[in-house]
Amino acid sequence: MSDFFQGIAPVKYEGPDSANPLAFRYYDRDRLVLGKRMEDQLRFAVAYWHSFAWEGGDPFGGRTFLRPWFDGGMEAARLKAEVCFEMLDILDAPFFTFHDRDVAPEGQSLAESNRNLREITDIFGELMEKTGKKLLWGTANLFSNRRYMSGAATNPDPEVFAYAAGQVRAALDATHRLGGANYVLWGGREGYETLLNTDMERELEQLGRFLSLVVDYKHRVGFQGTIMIEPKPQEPTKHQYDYDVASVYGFLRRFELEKEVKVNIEVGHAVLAGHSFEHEIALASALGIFGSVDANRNDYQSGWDTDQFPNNHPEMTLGMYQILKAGGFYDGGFNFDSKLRRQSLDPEDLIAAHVGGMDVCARALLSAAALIEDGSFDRALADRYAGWDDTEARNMLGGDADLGAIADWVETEGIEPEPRSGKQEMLENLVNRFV
Ligand code: XLS
Ligand code: NI
Ligand code: NI
Repeated sequence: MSDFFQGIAPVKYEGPDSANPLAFRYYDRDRLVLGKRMEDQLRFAVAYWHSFAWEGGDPFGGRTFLRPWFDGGMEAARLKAEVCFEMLDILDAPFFTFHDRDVAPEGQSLAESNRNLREITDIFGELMEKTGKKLLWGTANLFSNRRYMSGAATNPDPEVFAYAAGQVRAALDATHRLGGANYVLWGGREGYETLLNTDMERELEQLGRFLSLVVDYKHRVGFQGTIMIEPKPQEPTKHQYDYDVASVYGFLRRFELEKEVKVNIEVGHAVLAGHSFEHEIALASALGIFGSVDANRNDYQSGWDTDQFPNNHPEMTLGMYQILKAGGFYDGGFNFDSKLRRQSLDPEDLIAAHVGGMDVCARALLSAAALIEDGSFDRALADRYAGWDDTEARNMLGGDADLGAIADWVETEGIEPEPRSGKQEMLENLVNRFV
């Protein structure tokens, strides 16, 4: 045991009336919600990078956190792993997520970096065995090192493409070894700063080829998890190719990968793209590519991916409702790709932040489940689209009616559509009954 958390006790469920800041008021992992344990509905994951690798820097200043594993080599990496698993235990969170470079230092060569990663993977294997914790997903950091400044798969230099392939193979191998439920590719710097130096047609081809290579490799090694892309519209590049769910779907279709790859939707990225979180989930579900969620939100004023812990229950309820309507998670889960504010120095802050985030998601789950059980939304939708059950209507969509026949139908029957209320305020009020 490290002494990092200074004896903070495991967090327990104490019910909605508890005033204990380090207790769950809603997250009661064995409680059944829509027939599934809360733990299985939510599948919470702690993100290694923000909680253990990030140093508290911003564009105006560097490190604010003083963690005993900063600045060290492999020994520090081992301590970091131990502390991560201690936090999973304190939180009773079942999963974690990591980038290759969060967990082990980059070496002088790819071979050395990969050796470091394998060594920590072994340690993870032992810790997972001991604690029963699981890996929600692994990923490769293809954006921090200066070699990736012009992209990884979309780099003008083929050697960078190859280097990225080397990193992804090692990260996917590590994820596979640890029985990861998914493998994520976030676009990092796959995009551009200016079209003046960018051959977009070529870069998109490169990105499609890279993704196909990853999917082929997954099948070759027998990795059973889901490959996911995490859309984001900008930051760090001015324009990211994986802009949003709609763009990613078009891209997947173009490279015939829409049955192979799903999306990991991040709340803050959805907002940066000018959408809502629930929009991105609903669209992904409609297109059959909904995979998983990064639960972190943005500050609405800053226009940045500020990666804050979720703390708005009514907002989260709308996303959760769409997740449940999508059938809930299969391989996916709720990853806290969230970081503390840089003044939140204490180990206790890390725990409190996760407790709050988990509780908001749990409470949103209860509200969304209540909305589903009430059934008013389903009835309102069924009623709104009921006209499409008629024979003529169905014929327009799938039958042999051509445009002329449809037009004639209007004229011969003298059809005059009757506008009906969309009932938006009624439905919004209904949500407020359950949050
Ligand atoms: C960055 C992304 C990143 C991915 C993992 O904005 O959210 O953290 O989740 O590479
Ligand atoms: Ni993000
Ligand atoms: Ni993310």
